[in-house]
Amino acid sequence: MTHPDPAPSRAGARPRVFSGMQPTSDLHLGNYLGALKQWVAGQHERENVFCVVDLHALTIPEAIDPAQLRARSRAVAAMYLASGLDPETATVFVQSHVPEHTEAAWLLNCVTPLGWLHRMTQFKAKTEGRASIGTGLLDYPVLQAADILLYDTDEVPVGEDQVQHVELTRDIAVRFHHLFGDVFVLPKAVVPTSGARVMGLDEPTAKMSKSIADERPGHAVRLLDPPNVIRKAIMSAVTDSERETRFEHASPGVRNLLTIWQVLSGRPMTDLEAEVEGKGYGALASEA
Ligand code: ATP
Ligand code: LTN
Repeated sequence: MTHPDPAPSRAGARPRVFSGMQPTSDLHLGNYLGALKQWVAGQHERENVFCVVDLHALTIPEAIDPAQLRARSRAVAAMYLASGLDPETATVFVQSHVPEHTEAAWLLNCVTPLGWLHRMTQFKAKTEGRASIGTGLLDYPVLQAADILLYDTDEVPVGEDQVQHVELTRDIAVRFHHLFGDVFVLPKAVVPTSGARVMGLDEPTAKMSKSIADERPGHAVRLLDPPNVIRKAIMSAVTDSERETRFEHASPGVRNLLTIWQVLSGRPMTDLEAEVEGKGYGALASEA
């Protein structure tokens, strides 16, 4: 793994991309369709910096085993490469190996109003029902802002759930500029048109997520699952009692399967709808 220069010069005209994933567990289809697939698709037109954000994974300390975190950080970096990132083009590194991330987070902390952090929907979701909440969980988006701003990032390719954090990053940068003068590039989130929010197969009203996948086998398709496990998860995906397979009218579970199929096949939705019309979910699930 190479270490990026945390303050690179912007001699090149290509837009710079920064993004990252937490090594909390094995990556799943949502991580791939929402983020990784875009990273790979744009890599030759952009300058790429991709991080394994192990410090973010510490924000839920109950879920952390230090040895496992180290192993998972390497595994996530390997998944980046296995998904098609070219190490000749993309810089791939582990966040905790570059101390400037935490240093910059401190400076940004000092200009970030607490109220902005309390409004983050991910913070609300991750603290729900939790007896003890670490300060790191509240501060999580400031470390993320540091990740992004350190590299003069133009674009942040992420799934839909991270858009709010990228917008907060811009707000923090603007506030910093207001106080101390312009230093940062203002980044924008880049979200795929389809697959930006893949839902849980067993609960299509909730986002597919690594932490839930650890507890519920039918929740996600993990990128390292063998074909028979993937087939079983897709075939037992929750749909509904209607037989509607037209995307506009379908239930959340059916929409989710259609979306997955559409993004992976690259075919227009109307083609897919026509193919399974009247055949019910069995046909849809086996195609997906
Ligand atoms: P955790 O459950 O540990 O919070 P996660 O599955 O939500 O993990 P992250 O590491 O938080 O995954 O996210 C990595 C990237 O994958 C982010 O860009 C995020 O927006 C994207 N992503 C995560 N889940 C999905 C999903 N279900 N659909 C689309 N994109 C997703
Ligand atoms: N919060 C992100 C992970 C993350 C990130 C980043 C994404 C940390 N730092 C910088 C993009 C840019 C998540 O996916 N949960």
